[in-house]
Amino acid sequence: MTFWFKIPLWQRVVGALILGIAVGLLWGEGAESIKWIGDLFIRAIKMLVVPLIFFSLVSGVAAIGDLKKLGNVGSRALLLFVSTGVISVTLGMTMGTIFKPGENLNITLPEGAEIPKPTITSPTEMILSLIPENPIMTMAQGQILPLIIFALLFGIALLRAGEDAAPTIRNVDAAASIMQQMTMLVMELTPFGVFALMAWVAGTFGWEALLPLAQMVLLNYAGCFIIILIVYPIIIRGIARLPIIDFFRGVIDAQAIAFSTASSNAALPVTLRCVQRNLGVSKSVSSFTVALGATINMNGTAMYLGLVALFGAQLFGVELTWTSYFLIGLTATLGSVGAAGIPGSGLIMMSLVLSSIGVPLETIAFVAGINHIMDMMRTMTNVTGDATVAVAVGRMAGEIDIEEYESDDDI
Ligand code: DAS
Repeated sequence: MTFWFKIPLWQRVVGALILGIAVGLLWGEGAESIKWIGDLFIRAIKMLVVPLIFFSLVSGVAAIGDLKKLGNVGSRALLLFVSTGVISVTLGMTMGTIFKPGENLNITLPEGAEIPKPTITSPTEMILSLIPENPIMTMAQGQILPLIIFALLFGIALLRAGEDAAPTIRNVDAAASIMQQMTMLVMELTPFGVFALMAWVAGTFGWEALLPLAQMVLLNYAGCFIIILIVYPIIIRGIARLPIIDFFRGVIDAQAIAFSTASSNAALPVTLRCVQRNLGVSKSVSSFTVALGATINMNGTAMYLGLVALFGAQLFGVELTWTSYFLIGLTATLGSVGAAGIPGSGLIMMSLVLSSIGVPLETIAFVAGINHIMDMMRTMTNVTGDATVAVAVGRMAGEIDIEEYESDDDI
């Protein structure tokens, strides 16, 4: 039994993916009889969404610290976090619209399968729906958008409450860590869920089901490379007015850890060290921007959530209106804020985006097997973004040692 856990999770998932496809292609339509195992995995993911989003968001907002002290550094960092997040989601939606990865496969769900209805169909309805009449009911019904608004307001109120709220902030941080641990427990189910779901996919749709998966991996990597090689250099050159090559030389260690662990949290100590010692950003600016960034600044994930929303809509033939695109942008940006810096958090946040536009969560089944290989690149993009914002804010605040930044001596 311990042998099983000695194998890295991502290798178990890839093995389950390959085995599931092989079994599905051999078993054919009969593979549908084990789809329930995959549905169990999807239900476990749905189980996490409400508490994970609430506690991660409140903890993320509370991590900003005293709103008054937020000042220049904090507001500039938040502005860059939000703007790079919106750019990333838009990039993901644009790529999904242009390349249509889910187009050449029409999925009809099995009889009686739950087809979520679009939660919102008009802008006014969307604005009204943002304010929960009863937050507990909102959580019970899994209405994610009003839950996010309530969590953001709760976090801001915590900050305004000052010292009185200190015990609550500690408890919220603890709850956010507990939810991350629960996510990691649920992620242990991934090999079984992926095996069953990929067997169903391959058995029901045949080889042609695999082409969209290959397209999704390529588009995920292409989108991340665009963000890393175009968006971030524009900030480093345009806002920080610093040489780009020195930045990438200084941050490569953090990128390597992020790529290999698929976890922003795991890379955090190395990201901090790279930003402080290789790129010369002061401790105060770097610890704030990098730590907060690892929690709420995930541009690779935001791009991916925009892309996979289009993928799922195309896969199941769900019509998207302009309100849908706005909802994808909003929920993908907020989903990337709520995503934890651990492997697979982007997969969990997919249910947030998909349910807001009425796309079946079975979409998760299609990408769960290839999620880790995409997660590695998303996490590297997320971490590179944290370092980019730290350098830009450090430069604007006059808290960066340019000689250190341009020096060749690595750590
Ligand atoms: N693995 C997440 C991170 O640590 C990113 C993701 O799941 O998309 O940043």
